[in-house]
Amino acid sequence: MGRGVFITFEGGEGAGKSSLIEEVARQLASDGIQVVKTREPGSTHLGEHIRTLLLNHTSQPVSPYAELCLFLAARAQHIQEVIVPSLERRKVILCDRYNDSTIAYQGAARGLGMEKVESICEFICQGVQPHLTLYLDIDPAVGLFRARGSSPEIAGERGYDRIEVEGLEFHSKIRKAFLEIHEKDPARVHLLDASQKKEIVCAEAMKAIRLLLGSLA
Ligand code: T5A
Repeated sequence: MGRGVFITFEGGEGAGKSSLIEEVARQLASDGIQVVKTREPGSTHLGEHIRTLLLNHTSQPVSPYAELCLFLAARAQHIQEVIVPSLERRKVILCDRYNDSTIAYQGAARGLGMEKVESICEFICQGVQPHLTLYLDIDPAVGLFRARGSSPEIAGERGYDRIEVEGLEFHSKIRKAFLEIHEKDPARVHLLDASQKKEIVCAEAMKAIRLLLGSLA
């Protein structure tokens, strides 16, 4: 590998990204591969502050445009502080969410337009794009139940974050958008059926990752 490898994990709420990243990182590390686990929004000082601002359920209403700018501000900092330096140090980066989340959540579900948001993301990222994206596809009702142990309709009473409390219609738009992104670029975006057992999802993810690492070796 000339430089590092950038892998993103995408999906709706409760799809299993965080659990999968932990297991993939463990397996790659046991093969002697140097891994960086990171997430969006977050993973930098600025990004973690933005995460708190964005996901705090009790905060004042946020305009969809302001929300987009904040996710992108976190991303710009993340690219400069974490992703580019890790690529230069030839690490394998496992990143929980990236541009596809912005296109699906802000572009589709918040209604700002998928193409418009995609082009803004391209401007912000200055060519830093994932080699591979693992999209964990799950029925939003199942994902929300897994993540919260309840339906989204009663989530607000339990203090869930500002995006989690949105209803099923909102989360269904997100799934539809992710599927469109996968259909548009199947070479980069690898779909995993996240309704399967964790071990099976992980085995399929590792197969795709090993194929990628082999092709870049
Ligand atoms: N967002 C983010 C935007 O709107 N725009 C953007 O540009 C970006 C970057 C981030 C929020 O911000 C939004 C999207 C999000 O709403 P977050 O807390 O990072 O917030 O939210 P999520 O990434 O959705 O985190 P979750 O924890 O909800 O989901 P995960 O990480 O996909 O799921 P995970 O691994 O925590 O698993 C959830 C539960 O399911 C179980 C796990 O054990 C756990 O209990 N599980 C399974 N159960 C059965 N079978 C399997 N295969 C399972 N896999 C996991």
